[in-house]
Amino acid sequence: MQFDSHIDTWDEYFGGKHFHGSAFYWAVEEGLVDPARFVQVGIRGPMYGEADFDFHRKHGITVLDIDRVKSEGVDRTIETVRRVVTGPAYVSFDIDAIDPAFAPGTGTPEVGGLTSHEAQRLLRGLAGLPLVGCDVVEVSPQFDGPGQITALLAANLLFELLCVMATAK
Ligand SMILES: [Mn+2]
Repeated sequence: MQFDSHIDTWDEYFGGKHFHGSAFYWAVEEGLVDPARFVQVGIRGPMYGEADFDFHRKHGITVLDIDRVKSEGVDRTIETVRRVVTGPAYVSFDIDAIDPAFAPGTGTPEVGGLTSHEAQRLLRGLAGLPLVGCDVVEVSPQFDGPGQITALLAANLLFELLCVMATAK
């Protein structure tokens, strides 16, 4: 399960095979992630074309882009996520899933994202799932705003994820 504004399923990125934009391409190709139980939440940005999602169609990866999340709301998004993610799960949370108004401290910000509270509620909605691991990535302190708001939010999101792990059944 990936919270992100980016798909990170490009096979090559700026000429590099292993880069932060190709992590999930290789995770699927190497069999580390079951694509049928893989969902991406919060995807958005001006650079996407249909061809970017060929990989998703080929492997049956579920994409909940930001428009769908915002129009269906947090509760329905949680329902969809829980329908896709069955069994042991890993959560990778890219801080740029959050709107840069709340989390400016990241290298590739995309406007129009999740609020802090939406993210908290989405993660709390995972309670009981057999979460075996998690991360929060892409926090860049040099871009952070006053009060280190990105770092504060990232720490709180990790706290929420640890709480989900504590409730794992
Ligand atoms: Mn990202």
